[in-house]
Amino acid sequence: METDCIFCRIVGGGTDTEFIYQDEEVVVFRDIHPHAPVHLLIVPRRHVRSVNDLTEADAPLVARMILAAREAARLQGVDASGYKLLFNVEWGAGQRVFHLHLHLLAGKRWAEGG
Ligand code: DGP
Repeated sequence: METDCIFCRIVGGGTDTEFIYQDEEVVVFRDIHPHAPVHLLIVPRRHVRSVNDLTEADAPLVARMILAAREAARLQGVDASGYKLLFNVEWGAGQRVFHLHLHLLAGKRWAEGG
């Protein structure tokens, strides 16, 4: 746990953030600045700074994040209609919270390939 990390605070229950889904390794909650009608964040309980800091040993954690995203999509009723999964990696790609997270976006129509 990093004391100055907002996602560590959320994971630790230090805020009133509602968890859409949670298990031993990850929590899922709504993005505070949604870019789509459904915009969720899949966040590991353990603090990892970014995709660039993952190691080979973290492969099961990444798989767990994707499976948690799929389950959250099902719970939100957007699994069949479709959803995007996105990692912003480092500042230049738009990462602003340096605690690993996977965005799930759904509920709107995107242009082909968009
Ligand atoms: P990124 O730009 O990839 O680092 O995405 C970080 C996202 O986290 C951004 O879309 C807004 C969201 N966010 C930041 N602070 C909070 C918070 O305190 N609560 C929630 N629910 N989301 C937050």
